[in-house]
Amino acid sequence: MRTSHSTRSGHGLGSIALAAGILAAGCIDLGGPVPDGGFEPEPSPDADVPVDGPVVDVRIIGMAFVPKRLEIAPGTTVRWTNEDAVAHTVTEGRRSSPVAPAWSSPYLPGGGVWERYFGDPGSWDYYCIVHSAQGGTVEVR
Ligand SMILES: [Cu+2]
Repeated sequence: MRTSHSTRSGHGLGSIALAAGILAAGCIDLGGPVPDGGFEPEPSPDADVPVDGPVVDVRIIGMAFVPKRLEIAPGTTVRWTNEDAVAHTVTEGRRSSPVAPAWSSPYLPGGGVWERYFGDPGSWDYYCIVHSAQGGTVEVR
């Protein structure tokens, strides 16, 4: 005598709900116009960058500059690398008081790298024109 097995195929909704959750949580970069009437960043002319000299890295990851605050000696080049999938900028100033920046990177796509040489002591705030909460500081002393 054979026993019949009833098979129940599981077309659960779990996987669909999971996918929707990922989409909702993700940051969608529409690549649209700059918000808040911002400017279009243009690469600023670099200062004379010495061939030799220290280079310090700042990572752009998770919509943040890491480290957020960087202290360097005069004559140091800072190299920002975008490890996110969305574009960011490295733009002098503060988003809360937008004026023409002293310097700015272009839009850096994922994997993009931008460097700036800091020859003189000073304190520079910078931000990303795309993401309101993304800012950092370079202290040259
Ligand atoms: Cu950004």
